[in-house]
Amino acid sequence: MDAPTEGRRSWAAAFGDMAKLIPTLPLETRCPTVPLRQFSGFWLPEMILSGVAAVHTRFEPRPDDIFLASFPKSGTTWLKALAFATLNRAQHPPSDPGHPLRLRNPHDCVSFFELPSALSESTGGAQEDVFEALPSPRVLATHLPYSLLPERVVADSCSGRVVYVCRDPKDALVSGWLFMKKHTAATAKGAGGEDDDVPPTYPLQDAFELFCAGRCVGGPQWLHVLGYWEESRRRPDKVLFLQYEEMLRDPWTNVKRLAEFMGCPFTVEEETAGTVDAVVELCSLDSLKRSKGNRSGTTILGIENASFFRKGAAGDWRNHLTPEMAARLDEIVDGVLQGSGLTFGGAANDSISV
Ligand code: PAP
Repeated sequence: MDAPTEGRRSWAAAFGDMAKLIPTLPLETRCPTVPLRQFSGFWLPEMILSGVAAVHTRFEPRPDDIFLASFPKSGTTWLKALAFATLNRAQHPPSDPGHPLRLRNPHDCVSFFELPSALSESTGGAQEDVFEALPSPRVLATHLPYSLLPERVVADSCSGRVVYVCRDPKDALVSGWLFMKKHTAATAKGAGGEDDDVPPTYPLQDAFELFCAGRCVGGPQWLHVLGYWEESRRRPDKVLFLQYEEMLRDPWTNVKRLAEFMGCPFTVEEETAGTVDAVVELCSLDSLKRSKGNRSGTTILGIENASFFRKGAAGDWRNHLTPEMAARLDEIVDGVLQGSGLTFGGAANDSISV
């Protein structure tokens, strides 16, 4: 039995009584807005833990489910848009002016299955699985580490598939820090600011130290990535491992890989007709940023739609981290990933090379 499977079995009892377990778990309160608890080696928002229990006890997987997985701030929103647009292209042609992705945030088109509200208790006290209503194949998302996915989702006998997107941890850290600062400020003022225009209440140095200690949402980032990376090598037919930087460099090829993996490859006719290009364009940062649905309003957890779209670049960490900070984080990550076959490109090319 592999380690994640063994872990899943030994936590089975905990999932049954998460409310009692939560107060006993190690607590981290230095990240703004979300107290974190350490569970099975990862730091997760306290309020997510009941959702984690729910996905293990209540969620009913289907053989054709597709899970989009990521460490936060690694390309989740983009992957959600690409998967949704690709899978639903017959019903919603990407050039359609009324396409759902032009009217709604990608987070409203593809839900995180561990959000506590997703598998909620109905008003009558009965337990409800809101995903039951979705037509197959369903696309769901998760920030959970691989080892915390329910066994029924990842078992060899289950034909569900997982797409993981990873990103240079330095960019994920900077993106998360700016997002957190902006979100905190917006919540306080009732309005967001301009790009990078954030109040100095949460120093980057603090966020950096916490990130390096693995004490951030979903952290340690390198173990999150490693879990999916190893599984993608063990079962490439079940886990597709994508890289944000590679997607930026060549979105076309990566969308085609995604479509093939999801079981809906683009036909030659579609390629010739420009459907792949249309999906790439629809889901581009600029297009989503400018769309009606994202210029105002809020999405999951009351977060402003616009907060999910900033620069969308590889290597923006250079504008925020010192070379010493970058070297320190690289050393931590490289030390853990050594021998795994996965390396982050570091300063040389701002990208991950595998
Ligand atoms: P989440 O985990 O909270 O859902 P996620 O979407 O993973 O966030 O990450 C947000 C980052 O993806 C932002 O990066 P930045 O802060 O470095 O700019 C955001 O700009 C980027 N992003 C969002 N949509 C796209 C897109 N369509 N193409 C490329 N990058 C994108």
